[in-house]
Amino acid sequence: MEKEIKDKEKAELKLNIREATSCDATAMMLRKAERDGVETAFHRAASMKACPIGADSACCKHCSMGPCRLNSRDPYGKVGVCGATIDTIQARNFARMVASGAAAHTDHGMSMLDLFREVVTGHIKDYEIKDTFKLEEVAREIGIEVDGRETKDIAEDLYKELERTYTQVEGEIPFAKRVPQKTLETWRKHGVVPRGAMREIMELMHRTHMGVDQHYENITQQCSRTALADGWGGSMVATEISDILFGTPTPVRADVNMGCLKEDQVNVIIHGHEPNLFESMLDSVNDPSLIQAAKDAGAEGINLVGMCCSGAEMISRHGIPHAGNFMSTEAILVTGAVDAMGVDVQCIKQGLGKVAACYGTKLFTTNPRCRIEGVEHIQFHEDRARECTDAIVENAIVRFKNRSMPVEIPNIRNVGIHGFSHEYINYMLGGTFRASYTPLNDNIINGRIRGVAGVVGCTNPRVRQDWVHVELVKELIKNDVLVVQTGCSQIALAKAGLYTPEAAHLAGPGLSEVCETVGMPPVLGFGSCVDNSRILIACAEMVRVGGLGESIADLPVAGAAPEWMSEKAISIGHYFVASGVFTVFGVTYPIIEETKFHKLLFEGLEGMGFGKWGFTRDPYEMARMMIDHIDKKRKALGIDKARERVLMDMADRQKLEAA
Ligand code: XCC
Repeated sequence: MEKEIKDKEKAELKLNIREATSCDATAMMLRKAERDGVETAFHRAASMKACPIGADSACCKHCSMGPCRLNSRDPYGKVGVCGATIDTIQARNFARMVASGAAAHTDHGMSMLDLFREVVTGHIKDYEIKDTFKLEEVAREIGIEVDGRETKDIAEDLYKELERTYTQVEGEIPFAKRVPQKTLETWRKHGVVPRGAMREIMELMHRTHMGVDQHYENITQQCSRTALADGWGGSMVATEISDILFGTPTPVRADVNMGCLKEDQVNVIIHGHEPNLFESMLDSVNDPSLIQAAKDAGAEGINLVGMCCSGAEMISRHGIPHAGNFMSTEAILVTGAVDAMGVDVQCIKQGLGKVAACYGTKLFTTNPRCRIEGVEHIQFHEDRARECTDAIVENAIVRFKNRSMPVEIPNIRNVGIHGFSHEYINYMLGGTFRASYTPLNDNIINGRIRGVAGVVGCTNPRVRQDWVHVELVKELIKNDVLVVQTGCSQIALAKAGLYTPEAAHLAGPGLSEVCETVGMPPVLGFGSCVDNSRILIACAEMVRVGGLGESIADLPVAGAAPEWMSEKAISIGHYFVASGVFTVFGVTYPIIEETKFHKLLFEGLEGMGFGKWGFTRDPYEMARMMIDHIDKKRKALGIDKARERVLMDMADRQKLEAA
């Protein structure tokens, strides 16, 4: 009897692959994984219900008088042992997600800045400053004298200035200078201008300790300050320094999907978030002696492929093919084609170790921050970067030679144009002679482009992989909303074929006209999660150019992370909200509706001059919410008429044709 129940449970919990993913390649590999008896995060999610108390954030485990469990159906029915109310508990839990997410991005940014310092001082010779133009631009923007000075001197000053992003204890972070004046005034009024990322994260952790901040509004204030230290601080430094060191992206044709793997080549994957490891790997795979070694082992060559966010950066900068997003990482190993995979930090599932072992893939951790039990570690040192990446390639070659299992690669590759940046929008729409955001603003004002939406973030096994991203974006572009993207969402849409200029036919009449004129896709990929900072800068530029209000909160823009899963996503969501953007999340929202804290995030913040949060699982509803918001902003700006006129003209024409 017991066995029967267990079998029944098993059958109920069996993964429905078609429901789990809309990515054909991933579905094929999940089927293969099942045949091979290999378990993935999809299977684990299907067999493990999310904890309902945690999902509602109705549990407090910040001290050992608890953990205290409140009732999400009667949130004000009781309080924790210390007396903490549901609002305090939820605000604390939310704040700790922001602190952790912001810490991840800012620590990544600090690593980039450490590397920059060592390059500038000449201690590290494996890297160099590739984009001196950008170096000067960024330096100038934050008040560093540039004209007539040596690159090294400017770079030294830039380092010192940007270090303040992290270490400063009083004052405003350097990139506060990029924030539109009225937005900055709102921040100052509410005391949320970040001083330095370390201080903000430390203070937020302190305030959320037992017995400290017990007012959800006050906790939210420090949440905003910390999240802004991420978006306009740590993440922005990561993006800008990476561009200076490795080059600012410009449009490049590149392939995504598992078909990028090649059966007759040594396949090497880099997965994680920091471009320094990947850049060094790019040198390694192009080393003639390693290529020869691969050929000696019987391979046609060495094939370097990206994954997740470092992959999204490398597709943007160099057109390196991308195998898939977060929920495909295990499935990609199931191909049996991956000879070695090097990982650095963030979004590296511990489960990869087991899957790699099943298929004989050599998996290596490389960063001292991220070790995985049972996985071999080859430390990456930036002053001798090639040691680590050459060793990974050598291991890959050995594995290729000894491949013992059949290789099965889904024959799916999607070509598209990647590598947009906020700088490139200048040239794209304005041309070299009148490079500026004016044409973008003009097209928004005249209604051809209704507004701009940032659709970003993870994939999550609790919803059908990629499906919410794809349906949402299709709906937005159909309604003339230009979409900008980063991270795993960008890869989802690239797999769906929306990164080609031809995809313009899926856009509404106004947006498709702009796309056709310029030859651009209706969806623009900006890179990795830290590159969401490019979207912030683009917003600031739209305000600066004029005609669309005085603050970011005035712009006809909206954001979404429809399949989010990480704490980083919460930090990103909150810095967009604090910057003035209406931001909608899907999957689940870790706060009980109808509580005071929920009302503050979903309504109250907007009244204070910030943006606000929104939530829905349904992509069409999400699009409607975002478009309604964009239309509300257009109306407030008095540009809704321009749009109406376009529509009336069409209707008139139809009437004439019918007559
Ligand atoms: Fe991770 Fe950055 Fe999320 Fe993808 S989107 S799952 S955080 S890799 Ni940035």
